[in-house]
Amino acid sequence: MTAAQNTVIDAGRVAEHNAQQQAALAADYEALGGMLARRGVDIEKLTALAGTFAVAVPSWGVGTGGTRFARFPGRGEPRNVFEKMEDCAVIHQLTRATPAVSLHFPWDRTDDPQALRELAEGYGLGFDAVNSNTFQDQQGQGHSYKYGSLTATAGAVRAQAVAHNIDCIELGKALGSKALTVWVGDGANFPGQHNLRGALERYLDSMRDIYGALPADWLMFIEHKLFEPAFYATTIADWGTSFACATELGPKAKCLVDLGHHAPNTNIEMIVARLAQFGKLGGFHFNDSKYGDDDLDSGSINPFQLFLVFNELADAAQRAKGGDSDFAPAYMLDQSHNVTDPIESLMTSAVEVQRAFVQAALVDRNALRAHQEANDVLQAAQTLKAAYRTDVSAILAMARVRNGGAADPVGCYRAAGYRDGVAERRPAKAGVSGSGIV
Ligand code: AFD
Ligand code: MN
Ligand code: MN
Repeated sequence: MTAAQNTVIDAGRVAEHNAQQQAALAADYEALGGMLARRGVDIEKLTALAGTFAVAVPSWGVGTGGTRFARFPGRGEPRNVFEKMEDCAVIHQLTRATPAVSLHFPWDRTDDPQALRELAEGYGLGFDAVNSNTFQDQQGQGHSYKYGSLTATAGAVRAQAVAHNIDCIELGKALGSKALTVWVGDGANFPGQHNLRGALERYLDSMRDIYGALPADWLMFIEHKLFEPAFYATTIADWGTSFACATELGPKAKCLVDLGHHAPNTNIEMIVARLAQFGKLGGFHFNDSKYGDDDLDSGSINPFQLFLVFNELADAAQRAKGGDSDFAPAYMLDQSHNVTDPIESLMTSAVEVQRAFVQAALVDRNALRAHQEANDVLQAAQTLKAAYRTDVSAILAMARVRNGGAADPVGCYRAAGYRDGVAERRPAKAGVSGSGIV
C-alpha cells in the first residue's frame, strides 16, 4: 500500500553491504542448491517459502531486560513506544522476517493510536496480539494486584483487571490488532493460600467478561506458565489448564505456548501436536530456556527442540491443507536481553525461528510416514536428522536479500552504526525504563 517504505537504516548502506557479500553468498547458494537437487529438493521453492516467513517482535524486547537482582540499562534504549517502533523497523528492514509488533499495555499506551498506526504503516509494520498486564500495579490505579488480578478474592480487583483487558482490546482495535494475549501471574505462594478450584472459577468468570468484549474477528490467547511469581501454585500453570479454559470460553479462545514456560525436559513438541489436533493452538512466544522462564534468544540453547516444534507445525499445516480448518498460529518472539544488544538478539532469534521453519519444510514427509508405518525406527529418526543437519543459512540469506533485507543482518547493523546514533539521540532519562520484562 505504501509506495515507498520509510527505512531507518539508509537503503544504500544495505545495498553496499549486500554487494560485499554477494560472491560468497552466490557460491554457498549454488553449492547448497546442488546438494539439495541430489536429494530431489528444489532450492528455489525453499527460498520462496523462507521469504513468506513472519514472526512478530515484542515491543518490550527492544529494551534491556533485568533480573530479580538488577537491571543494567543499555545505550540508546527506546524511551517510548514510538522509539520502540523505530527499533522494530530496523529489525524488519534487515531481516524482512518481522513485519508485526506485539504491544504491551500499559507500557505502550499512547493517547494517539492513530499516529502510532501511521508510523508503523510507514515502516511497513503492523500489530500482532496486544498483551495486557495485571501482574504489576500501575500508577493511579485504585486496587492492588498483590494478591492476584483476574482470580483475586476481592470483586473490585477482578473488575479492575477485567476493565484493563477490555481497554487493551479497544486500543488494539484502534491499531488494527486482531488478538489479545492474557498472561496472569496469579497464584499462591503457600499451600492453603488459595482454594485451588475457587481461584480457577474466579479466573473463568473474569475471562468470560473479557471474552464477551472481543470483536467477532478477534482471538484471545491464553498463556500458561509453570511458576513465577507464584511459587507454589500458579492458576494457569500448564497447557491442560489452558486447554480446559480455552474450551470452556469458546472458539475465539486458544492456547499460547511460550517455550520457556515449562518444566525442564518437557516434551513441548508433543504439547504443540496435541493443541493442533484439537484446534486450540493459538500461537507461540518463541525464546529459549535452560531452567525456566529464562527468555534467552531463540535457538541459543536447544535448537533441535525448536526444529521439532516446527516439524509438528509442518505436519499440522499439511493436514489442514484441503480441510476446512484454517491453521495459522500466531508467531511471536518473547525474550529479555540483559547482556546483548536487543536489536541484535531479536534479529538473530527471528532468523533462528525462520531456520527451524525451513528445516522442517525439508523433512521428507512421505519417507518419514513410510518408515513410521514400517516401524523402521532408525530410518524414521534419521529422516528428521537429515533435515535438521542441513545448513540452510544460504537459503535464509538469499531470501532476505531478494526481499530487500541484509545478507548478514548483524554485520550490516553494526556497520551502519545505528546503536551509536540512538545513544546520542536518546539520552537516558532517570526513572524511565525501556521496559524489559523481569
Ligand atoms: C512475562 C511472562 C510471559 C508474558 C510476558 C508479557 O513470563 O512470558 O508473555 O510477561 O506479558 O514475562
Ligand atoms: Mn511469554
Ligand atoms: Mn515468560
